[in-house]
Amino acid sequence: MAKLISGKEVSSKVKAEVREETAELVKKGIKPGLAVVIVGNDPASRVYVNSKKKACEEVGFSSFEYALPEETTQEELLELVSKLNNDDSVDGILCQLPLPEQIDENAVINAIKPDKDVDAFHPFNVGKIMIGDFAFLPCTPAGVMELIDSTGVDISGKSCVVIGRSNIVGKPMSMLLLHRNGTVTICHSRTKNLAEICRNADILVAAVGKANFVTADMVKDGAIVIDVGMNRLENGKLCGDVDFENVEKKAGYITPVPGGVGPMTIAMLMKNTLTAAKMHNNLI
Ligand code: L34
Repeated sequence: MAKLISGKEVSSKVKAEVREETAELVKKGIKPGLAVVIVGNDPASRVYVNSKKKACEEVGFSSFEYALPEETTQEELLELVSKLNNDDSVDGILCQLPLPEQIDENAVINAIKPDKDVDAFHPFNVGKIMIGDFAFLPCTPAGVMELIDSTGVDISGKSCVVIGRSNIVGKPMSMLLLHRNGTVTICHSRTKNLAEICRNADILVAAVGKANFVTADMVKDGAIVIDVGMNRLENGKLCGDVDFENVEKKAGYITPVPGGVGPMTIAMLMKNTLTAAKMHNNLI
């Protein structure tokens, strides 16, 4: 039976560290600020944005929410981003994805000043991640690394398989594992013999977006299985990419959904916002 990796516990530790450092900054008259922009009425995005605001309160940041209507134009959104870029009380800017279809996500990401890009989605920060200079951590992949590290297992030399190649998760995830000397394989929808490749993984990260995609026959005995999936079933239940009930019997460690990677994404966002505030005050 696998040991459960608790994202709740690990994220609380990360947030406690951020809270301590923030208290020191506040003594110097510096209060980190995060602006969160949400466009439209996606219920999942609403939940995530609310959690981000709550986390800001927990760690002692200012948070500014901008909730724009579904029909917002790209020009209007870019205007807001420009205003936030020039606002000194804002250290971090986050535009919650997905954006409505009339808005080009890349145009918005490119408009955020790289030193306020706490998602690390801007090409400048993506490039830095590629060369191993981690000013801003890609939130979800960095959260996964914390979860893996919480097991005490050394990544170096291990066979790591990432399923999914998105710019937000799969690609940066692979890079972080590679920087820690994992032997990384990236699988995707065109991969042949996917099950066989996964069965070889000491560390398996699933970021597919399909409920129960990873079944027990795809998992090596004792493997670390990290579930990045966030699928809403018809009955409203939240479910990851991993067939938890059966994989749990075979894996060495496994993350639950909810309570696994999700809370870590938010904790790492807090860490990045703190970094941004320190950068803006010449403390790093
Ligand atoms: N710009 N867009 C931007 N940055 C991000 O980092 C995100 N992401 C993803 C979607 N769009 C984004 C998030 O914030 C996914 N994501 C995210 C964040 C938190 C949680 C899930 C996804 C989370 O807290 N999940 C809870 C369950 C929440 C529920 O009940 O629906 C969990 O325990 O997993």
